[in-house]
Amino acid sequence: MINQWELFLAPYKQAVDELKIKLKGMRAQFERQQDHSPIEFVTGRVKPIASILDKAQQKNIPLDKLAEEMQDIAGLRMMCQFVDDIQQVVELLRKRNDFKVIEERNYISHKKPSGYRSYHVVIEYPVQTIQGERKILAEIQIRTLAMNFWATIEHSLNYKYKGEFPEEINMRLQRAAEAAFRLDEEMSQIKEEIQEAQVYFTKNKEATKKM
Ligand code: 0O2
Repeated sequence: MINQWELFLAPYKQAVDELKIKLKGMRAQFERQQDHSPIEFVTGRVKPIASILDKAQQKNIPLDKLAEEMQDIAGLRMMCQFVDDIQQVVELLRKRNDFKVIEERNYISHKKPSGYRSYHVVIEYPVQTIQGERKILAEIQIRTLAMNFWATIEHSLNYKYKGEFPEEINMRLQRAAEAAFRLDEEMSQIKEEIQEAQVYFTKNKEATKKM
């Protein structure tokens, strides 16, 4: 017998698979045009059942309201090299007509008390099923490599300490968040230099391949 969760999560899985292809396709287009790609890499996942249940409990979301009230069951992440790239990616997402942006949360200009920085875009994505179209919510998190590094480490520590960090770890995480912020600032200052070097490197690689 097919499990109820499997049935419920099927359109989310389909959405994540399709969106991964579409968002990776944006990067491929930039590469083909030999432009600097604002997208470094893309990942996606369907939220594990245990995390759905935890979050539903924390936020008092009834299980029959998950589809309307939990926005990140389908989750995508787009990593950028530079902070400026994030706005460019958000604008590209707003212009697309294969989904509708319904909410944006800017945790870059308004970082979370934890030190978390990222730009969240919630979309309504139409999934084609054999029963017809189903619109589902998905969350796209757009962040720099430095923001992603910090968030990934903090997320694993959070898992271990359930949000109750020892003072020492808390202080180090705050300092690491500041260091990640400064790293982004430093890289933005030499963005043009880096991009020129990358174009030069890519062209040389192409030339070597043809030899
Ligand atoms: P997972 O394991 O990533 O799926 P809230 O959860 O109350 O902060 P809300 O309304 O669910 O907020 O949406 P929001 O603010 O867009 O955040 C949801 C997701 O953003 C989280 O999902 C994380 O992926 C990420 N996130 C938000 N705050 C933090 C943070 O302080 N640290 C890290 N590392 N990630 C964060 P989940 O459900 O937590 O988990």
